[in-house]
Amino acid sequence: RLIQNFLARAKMTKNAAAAKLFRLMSEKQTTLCLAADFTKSQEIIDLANVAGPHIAVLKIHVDIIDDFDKNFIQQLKSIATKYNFLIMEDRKFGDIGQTVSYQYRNGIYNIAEWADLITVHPVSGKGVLQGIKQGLHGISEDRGVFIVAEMSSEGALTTGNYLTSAVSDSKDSDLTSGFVCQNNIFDDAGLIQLTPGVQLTKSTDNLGQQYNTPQDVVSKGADLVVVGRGITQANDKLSAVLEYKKVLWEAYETRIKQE
Ligand code: UP6
Repeated sequence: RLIQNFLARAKMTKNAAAAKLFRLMSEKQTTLCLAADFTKSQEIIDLANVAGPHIAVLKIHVDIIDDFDKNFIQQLKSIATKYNFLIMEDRKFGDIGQTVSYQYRNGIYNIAEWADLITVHPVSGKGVLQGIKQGLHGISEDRGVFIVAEMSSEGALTTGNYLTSAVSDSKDSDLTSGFVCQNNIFDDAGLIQLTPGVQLTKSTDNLGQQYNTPQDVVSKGADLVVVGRGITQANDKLSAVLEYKKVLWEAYETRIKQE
């Protein structure tokens, strides 16, 4: 998986959103998934306008936005179309299938209607993906799910059998775009490894987050790489975006050249 290029891998996936994402990364030469973790919608919109041409995915936590309304989603969608990136809602759904299906489709956010990609904890078993499927009833756009197999934070319980079963139980679903993980834990080249916990230097925050470098995570299999505060807290956000985009793409190119 590690040395095959994204265009080749686009043909190997069962999930249409993953195929789209592989092609988009290849075309835009970016593996950057920008975590726009702001609590004011305007800050997200402003960053999306600046970063849009240089990112593959804009990842949000819609439930941390103080002034959420439907207009925000419309604006974000139109920026995503203009600059050709996908929108991920990092909801980390983790309940039984029936509840997840409501959380995905209903409430004030109606996530199923606008998020190209979502994240899901496999903790409750296989029903969670069935719940997502149920929540998608009547929606025809391409949708993909990243299964949170292994977390970046210190002391995470996502180890051993949990990790192995997270992969084996979800890898064959046509909803699965890939896995959120820190290491190269699956072989299937049609699946995407999404790795968070990345900054230019190895470090930590004061709430358990652990950061590794772009080169490090790409060599361990990261295809799509989440950067949040490395960009959102930079004084010059555009140059931070460009810097991460460049070093990540170079690391990807180095990796696929290896025999
Ligand atoms: N995230 C992690 N670790 C995981 C899964 N998800 O950090 O194992 C998410 C966080 C945040 C982003 O919810 O949105 O990735 C990381 O942000 P940061 O770069 O600012 O730490």
